Amino acid sequence: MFTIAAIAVMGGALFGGTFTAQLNATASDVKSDVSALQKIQEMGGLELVMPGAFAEMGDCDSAAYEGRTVVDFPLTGVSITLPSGLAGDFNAMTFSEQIPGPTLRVTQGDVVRMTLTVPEGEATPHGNDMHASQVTAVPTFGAVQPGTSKTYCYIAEVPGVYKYHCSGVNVAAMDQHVLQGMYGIAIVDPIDGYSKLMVEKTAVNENGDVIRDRQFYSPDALEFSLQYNQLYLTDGSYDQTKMFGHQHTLTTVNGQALGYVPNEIHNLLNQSGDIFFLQPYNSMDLHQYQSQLLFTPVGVHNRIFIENHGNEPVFFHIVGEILDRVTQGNRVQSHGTETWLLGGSQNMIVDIVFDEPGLYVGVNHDYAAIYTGAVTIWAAGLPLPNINETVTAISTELYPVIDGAVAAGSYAGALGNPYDAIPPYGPQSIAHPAKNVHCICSDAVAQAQADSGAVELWVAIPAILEESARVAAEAAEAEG
Ligand SMILES: [Cu+2]
Repeated sequence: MFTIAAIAVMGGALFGGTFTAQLNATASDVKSDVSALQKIQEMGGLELVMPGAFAEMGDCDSAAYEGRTVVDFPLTGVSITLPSGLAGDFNAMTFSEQIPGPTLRVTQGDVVRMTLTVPEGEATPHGNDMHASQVTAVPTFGAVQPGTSKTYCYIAEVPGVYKYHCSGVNVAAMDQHVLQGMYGIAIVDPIDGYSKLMVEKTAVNENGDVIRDRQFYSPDALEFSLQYNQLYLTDGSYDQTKMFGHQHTLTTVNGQALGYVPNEIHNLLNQSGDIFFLQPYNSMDLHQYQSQLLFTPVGVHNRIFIENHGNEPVFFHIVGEILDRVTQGNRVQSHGTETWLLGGSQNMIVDIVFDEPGLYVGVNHDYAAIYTGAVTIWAAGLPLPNINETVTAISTELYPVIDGAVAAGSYAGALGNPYDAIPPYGPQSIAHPAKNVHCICSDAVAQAQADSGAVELWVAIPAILEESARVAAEAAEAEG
């Protein structure tokens, strides 16, 4: 008996690498006419020399850490070539060969032990500034030279979502390193857990009066994470002049412009016609870079962790919905709001229940951002009848997983939710029925996702469709 995952594993060996060519992206790739910054780079960055006692800060042997859970967070600073979609390949800088870098999840009060390794041969040093920490910036976040590594520790004292980002070469070229991909988030769960969700509703009572009818949901939630940024590129390299002018090339969500929109798979299953609109990530041949939809059942508490890593504001809005709750730093900022503004290096947790089956579009409601990539589509419930019929029709005994998918109230069981939009699980996470391999990342990272059980849709879907056709042909012949 086959499952989608088994087919994915069988087919995994057939596909080789695509976008993994190593490229030594250096500061000299920067296109800029700002001479002062060039001088800072030539100086090797801005480094404050601190008294010796400060060298102990971030030390991992502190007595204050006794009795606490210590969570290791290893990262590697490496430059690789990755696809940008609409603007060709670009010289990416990454934490651990993926954009965004790995997500850290801890509980308030835990000790984070972060180790950044910069491999021998890497063209530039890197650093890591973690906003979840409260330690002296110098020397903690300073440059780590190629061929060396650096560890620091801190207590995650305050719950919330926090950016981490490369600090460049002691601040020099920090803009380039962050805007070419060196960023990620840490989620610090509240020590006493998340609160139940109240959703504002009305009803008509037995007297015919319209009354308030607040609905309450368990704090347990299906979780997503969305990280916003921009790419400023000319010929695949960072263009600092464009950054200074706030003239981005692309707007990215989890490293990708238009990364969560319909694709060829949905068209194949839909059969009666294309539901895809023009975007660069349609084809299954793109493997982990193919765009994917986000799937959620209706009537379920969704918790979305959002960070703005970029250089421009995010006006977060979901077309067709109202944000039921906005939380920052474990303090509720709003109940029921149409749009919430995030400045640079700002975050929030959006709680939302999708009420009706359909397609809902998360956007940065800045039109320049929408048309350059800040579009994220949720399919809530089972709103695509043709896909539903197709999935159900091919649900033979060979593919029991698909029965569960439809019964689960979303398409995530059959197609999975994209791996890079799902944070690591915490104590109040509802598990996704399945994940699919998806990321702006090297083939090695994509393989690690597959090894952890995520479905390689570019292997599984053709195999399912082929088997479905074979079963149908056999049935026709038997009747014949
Ligand atoms: Cu860096």
